[in-house]
Parts: sequence; C-alpha cells; structure tokens
Amino acid sequence: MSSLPPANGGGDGSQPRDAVDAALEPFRRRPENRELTTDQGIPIAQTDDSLKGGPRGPTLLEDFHLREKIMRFDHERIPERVVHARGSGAHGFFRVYESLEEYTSADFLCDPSARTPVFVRFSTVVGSRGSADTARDVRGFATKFYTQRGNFDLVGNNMPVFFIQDGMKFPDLVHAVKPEPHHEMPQAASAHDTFWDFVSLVPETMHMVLWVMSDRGLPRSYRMMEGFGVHTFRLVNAAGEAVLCKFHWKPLLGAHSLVWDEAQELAGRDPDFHRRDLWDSIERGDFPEYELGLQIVAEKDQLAYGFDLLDPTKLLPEELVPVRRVGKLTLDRNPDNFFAETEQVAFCVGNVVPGIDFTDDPLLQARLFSYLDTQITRLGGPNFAEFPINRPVAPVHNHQQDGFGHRAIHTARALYHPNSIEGNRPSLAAPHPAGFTHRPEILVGQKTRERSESFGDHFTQARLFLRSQSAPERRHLRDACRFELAKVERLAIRERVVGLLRQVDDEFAREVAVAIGVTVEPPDAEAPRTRAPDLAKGRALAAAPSLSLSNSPLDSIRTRKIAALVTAGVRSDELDLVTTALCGAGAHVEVIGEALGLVRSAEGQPVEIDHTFATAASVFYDAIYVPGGAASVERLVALAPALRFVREAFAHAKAIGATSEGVLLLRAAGLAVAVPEGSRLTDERGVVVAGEGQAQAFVNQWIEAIKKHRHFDREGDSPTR
Ligand code: HDD
Repeated sequence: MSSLPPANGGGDGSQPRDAVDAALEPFRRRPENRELTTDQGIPIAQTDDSLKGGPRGPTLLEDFHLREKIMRFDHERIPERVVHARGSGAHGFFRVYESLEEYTSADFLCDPSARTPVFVRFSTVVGSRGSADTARDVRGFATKFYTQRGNFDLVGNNMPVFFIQDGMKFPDLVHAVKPEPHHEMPQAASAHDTFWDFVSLVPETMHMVLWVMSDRGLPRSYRMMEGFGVHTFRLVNAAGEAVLCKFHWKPLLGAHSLVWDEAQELAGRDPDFHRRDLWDSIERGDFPEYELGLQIVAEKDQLAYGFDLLDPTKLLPEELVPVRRVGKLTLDRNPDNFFAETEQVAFCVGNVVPGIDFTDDPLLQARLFSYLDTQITRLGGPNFAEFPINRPVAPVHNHQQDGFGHRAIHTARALYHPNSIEGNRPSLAAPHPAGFTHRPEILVGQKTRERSESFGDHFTQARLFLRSQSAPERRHLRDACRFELAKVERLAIRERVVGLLRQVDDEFAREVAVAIGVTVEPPDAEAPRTRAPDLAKGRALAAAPSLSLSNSPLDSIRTRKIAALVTAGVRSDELDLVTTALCGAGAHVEVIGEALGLVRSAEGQPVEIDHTFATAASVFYDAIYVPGGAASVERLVALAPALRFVREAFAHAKAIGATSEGVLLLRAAGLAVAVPEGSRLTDERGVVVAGEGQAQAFVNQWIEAIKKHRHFDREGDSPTR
C-alpha cells in the first residue's frame, strides 16, 4: 500500500540529484559503463581469484591487484568521533523568508532569493558508531551552510542548554557518561555510576539532566525534534552594529517523542530506527522541514533576564523573548555514500561567516578549539577541509600548503603574504562587511581561573523546566530518574543526586527517592543552597508553556505510519476507504499479514501484504488499524503476534482503530471495548471503533485521534480497565 516515489528530489524547489551534482559536486562519481581499474587506472579483467602458482598453489607476491585491494580494505576504518559517533546525514537547502540586514550582513540571511545548500548530520552523543538510535540521549543537530561567503556551521543539539558551563569540564563529563573504563559497559546509556557520580558532584548539570530524563531524550524521529544553537551568538550588520542571538530549529511536523518501553524495544528490533526514518522519508518525498528561529536581544541586556546569557546551562524562555521564524531548511536528498559524506563531514563551531560572531561563553570558546583539533586525528591530518563534503562552494584561495592528504596542486611560486612574485595575490578582502572582521570588543579584567558569580544559580531554570511539563511528561521524567538511579550501585551517589533534586523540587525528589532506596529527611531550613546570582531580578516565570512537548503542534497526521492488520477474507471496502483517507491526509499505511504476497479479500480482491508479523511490530508505527472481515479477524485472533501488536500499541498510548468485525481482535487482546451495535461509533481515549457501514465517519474521528500522537491519559492502564 505504501508507495515510494523516485528519490531524485523535485517538488518544493528541490533539484534532481544530477542537476545538483553538476553544479556543485563534480567529484560525485557514478560507475555506469566504466571498466574496473586499480587505483592507478589499470584495467582489471578478473577480480575473483588471486594470482597463484597453479589453481591449488601458493599466492604470488607479484599480484599487485590483490595487494592493493587488501591494503585498501585493511585501512578502511578511521577513528569514530569521540562523541556523537552515531549519526545520519542529509543534504538540503535553506532559504531566508525576508532580508535580516537590519541585524546581520551574512549574505545567506539577507537574500530571500538565495538557495543555500546545506548538509545536516543528526546524532546521538554517547553511543559508539554501531549503537542503537533510540537510546535515551541528547541528539546532535549539526548544520553546514555552504554560503557564498564561506561555510557557516551551526553545531547544535535538540536541547537548548548544556551540562556544564566551561569547556574545561567537557572531558570529565564525557569520561563519566561513556562506558566505564574497566569493562566498557554500559553502551549508549547514562544509567550507571560514573555518570551520576559526576552529576551529583557538579550541580550545574541539573538543568540539562532534567532535559535528558524528559521525553526530549527519546525523539520520535529526527524530523520531529527541535534544534538549538545553545550558546548566545552575535549578529553584526553592515554598519558594524551587533545584537545577541540564540538560534533555534522548529520542525514543521512538531516535536514528538517515543515512550521509554517503546524506545527500548526499538533498540533491539531496529537499531537504525531514526536513520531509516530519515532515509525513507526523503526517498518518498516527505522532505523534513524546519524553520530557523532567532531570539534577538540587545547587547546591553546580557544580564537582564535573571541569568547570564553567556551561561550555556540557561535558556532564554520564548515567553520572555519570542522566537522569530526567519527562514526554512528543507532536507531533500540522501547522501550517496555514508563514509564520504556523513562520516567525513567535519563540523566546527568556529566556522562562521561575516555577519555572525561569537560571544565570551566559556563553553563556546573551548569548542572553538576542540572541533578543529579533533579532526586532525579523526580525519588523518590537517587537510580535511579539502574533502568534497567539507569544501565550501565559495572559492578558496590562500597560502596553506602540504600535509597529509593535501590535494590541490599549487601553481603559484609564492605561497606567502606579502609577496611581489605573484602580484601579492590572493589579495585581501576589504574589512567588514566584505571580509570577516572580529567584532571589536573592549576587554577589561584580571587574568583569572574562576567561575563568574553570574553563573551561580543552578536550580531556578531546572525548576522552571520541571514545572512546565504536562502531567504525563512529568511522570515520564520521574520514571526516567527512577530507572537511571536504580541502576546506580553506590548508595552515596543516589543520595547526593536526591539532595540536588531536592533543591530543584522537594516533592519531585521524594517521588524519585522512594523508588531508589534513599531516605529523605524533612526539609532542613538550614540546608546549604548554592549561591544565588547577584543579578537584576529579571522577569521570573512560574512556568513556560514552550518547554512542554504537549504544546507542540498536533494538527496533522502528515508522514505518520499506520499499520493495517489483515489476513485472507479482510473487507477490502473498509481497508480501501480508510487507506485512501489516511494517505490523502499525508499518512502512510502498511499492510501487515502472515506472509508476503497477495491475499484475497472478502470481496475477492487481491490485497498486497507489505510486511509480515515476523518482521513488523507495533513499535514501528504511530497507530494501528484492524479492518473487518469475519475470516480475517478470526485468523488474527489466533495469531499471538497480532494480539501483541494491539496490546503494545495500547500500552504505548497509540491511536487504535477497528471497523466492524475488527473490534473482535481488540477484545481478544484484552481491550475493554464494546462491539458497536449497528451504526455506533465510539472513541475511548484514542481507541476508535465503528460498526457496520460506519467506515467514513470512523475515518474522520480516527484521524483526529492519530493527530494527538499519543493518548497518555490511558498510559499505565491495563487494557481491560
Ligand atoms: Fe560537541 C561533536 C554539539 C559541547 C567537542 N558536538 C559534536 C557534534 C555536535 C555537538 C552536534 C557532532 C557533529 C557531527 O555531527 O559531526 N557539543 C555540541 C553542543 C555543545 C557541545 C550543542 C554544547 C553547547 N563539544 C562541546 C564541548 C566540546 C565539544 C564543550 C569540547 C570542549 N563535540 C566536540 C568534539 C566533537 C563534537 C570532540 C566530536 C567529533 C567532532 O567534534 O567533530 O570536538
């Protein structure tokens, strides 16, 4: 039932793959009608057997083809990224809605007609390259804009804050969260002693820890998660005037999450769940789209909001400074080669273009060094900017030379500046806004190794985040803390974490404590609190609705995946009507049955099975549908995987629909639904069932149920409640 249209781009301004290649990427090679050669270009007539002294004899050293092929294979692996090793990339383009020249001279933000190519790499942070996509973790959202004035890399995450305030602590944080050094366990998980030990001793982590324990740590897909530049950056206009700026990505499909049990099951059933979702969506033309949002603040207001805008453990609530949506990113092309593109792409926070500049955020400052430095080991030397995926579309002219992997052949005789031999070329760009000119700033201060007092409050925003969660989100967050801390073996660590949680919210801390064997004393008025910042009071908020996923748009079922469970004898009139309506609303329906091939419907029509119960599971879908047909449903009732499909979809709070006899499968799975008499239709917390002849009314109601994404009001219930 699902259809995969051709992948060559098209629609919404995207270009066919070959057109993009010719314009920008002449190095993208296709092998059609070419003969096989060695790396030296020597044509090869046989590549199946090594050269031997007789068919059963010894292999000869002179076999240059064998030696080269094996040598290249032996050296295929490069070190994985220290963090964010597991990732998936996609090409696309960015277009600004209207000129932002009032704020910035960055050309790609000033010209609405400019179609700026981008490459995005999404990632998890902790796991190694082969780890599962659905681990509880922060997600990376790194974007390389190939602008006409050079590459701008926005290397962000799906959370607006970070664990630590100073890059000096980054190696400590990463050593703590990675698998423990003695036995290299656990993989891709923070639920272990060293991570929580670090957290318990570094209170500045509390805000970010709550984000990771929240549903944001389990995105439904890369297409349905927000992105944040985290740090405060600077925008500088042509006149040299600057404003402070926070970058956001807002997914047009809204931000949605998995539930924990589902995420764990997915890790086993399809460790590539997010990678596959991204790939398949682009192949079928469901191009992921995100709006770029800016929060703009006057430079003088760095301390005006009750925290320091240079502190990366703080966010600027949208309720105080709205996010202005200024342009759109569309991902419309999958990579051709994972290694050459997704693996070799090298992001660097220091890649900024004229019109964008840094601030003194100490985490940002350390990152400016780290990203450039790490590529030297990972990509084998200093010439990684020459790899096709890293090359700017803007021309490159400079005096850099030599080193491992250097590709360009310089024909100039003078690789230095100034020179007279080459007419002093390349010439210098004019100052700002033409050439990058660091924003002149007055620096006053004593050289010191200390934390600013203005970074001192670690709990107010953690509390704001917690109190902004809906009831189900708060429950998930509590359960995540209970799970993670129950895995921590050392009682003293659990106790310290509870102590920090109490400073965020005493009641929440107690709810966690009861599940992890920690005794909580009554609140002690004298208990030490961390320093409050000596800042202007700012505008205190009791809650910020923008921090809750429950306020994310729930107005469409576009790109959602729906499973229809069928066997022979299914009512194809119902199946067709429902499928047509769902696909018309932009969803995708896949038919699950006992075996691949065709089954006959009750009306004698052929129905194609897309996946079998052996390969499919409810966790791959956003909703499930059981059409009627007495014979089909009778068989489904006898199939354990079909019953499991229904029970799991119910437990994971997904929309479940059934028409006519289909309801019998729901009942057999233990769902307390009545068989609708005659023309009745019922919707009980996302379980929508309809009797004979009600398929049309059913579909309208059911689409509304699917739009809600999850029906958390029934979460935790036994199906037979
Ligand atoms: Fe980082 C990779 C995001 C703090 C050092 N980081 C990396 C990637 C993302 C981020 C998305 C993957 C890029 C890709 O797909 O190739 N990192 C962040 C954010 C941070 C942050 C949003 C805080 C606001 N990172 C951070 C600090 C340091 C690093 C403080 C070091 C001082 N990050 C690295 C790195 C990585 C990296 C070791 C690993 C691979 C790479 O850079 O290219 O240099």
